[in-house]
Amino acid sequence: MLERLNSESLPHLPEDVEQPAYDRSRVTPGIVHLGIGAFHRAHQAAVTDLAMAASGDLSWGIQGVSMRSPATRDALAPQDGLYTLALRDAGPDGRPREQLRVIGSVLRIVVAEEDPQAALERIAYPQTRIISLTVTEKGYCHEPSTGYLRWDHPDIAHDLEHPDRPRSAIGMLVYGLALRRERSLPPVTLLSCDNLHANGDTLRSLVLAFALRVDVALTAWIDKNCAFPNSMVDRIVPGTQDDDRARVADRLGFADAWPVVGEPYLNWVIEDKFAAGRPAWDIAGGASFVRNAAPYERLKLRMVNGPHSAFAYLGSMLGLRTNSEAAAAPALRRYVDDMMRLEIAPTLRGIPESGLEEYRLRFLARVANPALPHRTRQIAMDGSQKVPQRLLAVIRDRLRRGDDFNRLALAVAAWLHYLRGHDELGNTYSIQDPLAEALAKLLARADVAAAASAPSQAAHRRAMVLAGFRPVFGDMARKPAFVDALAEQLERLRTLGVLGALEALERDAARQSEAPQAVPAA
Ligand code: CS2
Repeated sequence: MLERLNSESLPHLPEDVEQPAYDRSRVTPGIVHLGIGAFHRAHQAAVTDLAMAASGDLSWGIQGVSMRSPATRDALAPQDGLYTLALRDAGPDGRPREQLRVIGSVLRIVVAEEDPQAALERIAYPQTRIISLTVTEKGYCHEPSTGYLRWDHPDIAHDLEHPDRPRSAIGMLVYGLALRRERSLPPVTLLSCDNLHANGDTLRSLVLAFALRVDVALTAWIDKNCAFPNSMVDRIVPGTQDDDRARVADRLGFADAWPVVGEPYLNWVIEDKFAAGRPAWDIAGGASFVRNAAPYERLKLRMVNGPHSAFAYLGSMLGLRTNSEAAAAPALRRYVDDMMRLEIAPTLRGIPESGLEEYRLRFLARVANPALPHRTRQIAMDGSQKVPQRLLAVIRDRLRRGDDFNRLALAVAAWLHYLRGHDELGNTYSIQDPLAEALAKLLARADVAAAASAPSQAAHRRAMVLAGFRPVFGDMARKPAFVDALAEQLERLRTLGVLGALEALERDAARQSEAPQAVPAA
């Protein structure tokens, strides 16, 4: 049995394992982080660790809040908050290589569901200057197509009634800020690090909407005392598996109950509008501060997350377990590449073509990383919360300009097709999505509508019903070009399967390029 990693193990770690280059006993808490999962620990916490070492400013220790699960707290408490970050890729010989670093920026973790008061107190702690979040898209309890707070969300309804034990991140923030106001504490920054469109602005409007129901004066206080910078975050961080734990323990010589595994690539662009200072996140590489994060966020959601989801849905249906397997399937890779080049990149105006080309090639190489198995079904989760900003926003842009979007339509159709719960090999899986129940009913309604239609109308009728699901599609059912494209791609998936649908797209493209070009009138 190996001893557990903790503060006392640091002097005994192998030399090739990096470790906190500062005196951890002098670190004081400055950040409260809601949603202390693998992504935060591989991204913001790792950059904070480097920033504290490089700047010598040790006032930015992180107090983690896990909204529900005690698992991360249970793993890290006996380790004094320490854990290993394993960055993996393939070396020039194609063999996996891994760089290990023990991270020291996380001080302690509380579990909100067990002890909501402790979480509220962390937010209302005088030294807390930044409250950051990675609670995933669904953690904002908003309607994906509009960005509005869902008052019918069970956690939001609960939190309006129970100010002393909020369950949602939004409720937690508002009641925590109310305590700060009561105690006349200084301003604070709320920093969303989730893959949402305009994540800071979105968070701000959700917090203000909830606060308005609680107390008008609190709303005004928040407006005056809180900053909500937008940020773009990027690093591929699959869920940790048991073989990761075993491998890391083997190299450390100590047992780490929950290491995190990610790719070497990291990008973080943050608007430099903080209410009460910030760590030097940019000092040792990792983050950059800008005035406006919108172009970076749009680039990332469209050229990383959209294609990522496309690989995941189509790959899952082919029975492929990981995104790197999906990226290694030639037809699938060609399709995603074409979608990025021909349909997505042209919507990203203002970025030079060569920059987009480099970004695309790097993304394709990142997904292909054979040393980092990222399960297609993990990425496929919560599609109702992801598809709008990853794929539909791009389609809307193309619709506005009258441009075609068949490849994007196939990716959306792939999500809907995935929701049937079985792949082409006959494997079944459950749908993990906060709207799973409503989506199951929607699919059933679409089937009934299609069965009741004349055969020539069935595909269109089905697409019409599906596109009518407003929480995801908003008003897109009213756009005939969208419904037609969705109907066609869905029908191809149903009748030809994934590879058949991809072939059909390639045939369409070949036909188009052979068609005589219209000669402009003189
Ligand atoms: C992925 C993202 O799970 C998902 O939905 O698309 O987590 C993705 O790996 C990251 O955003 C990359 O930065």
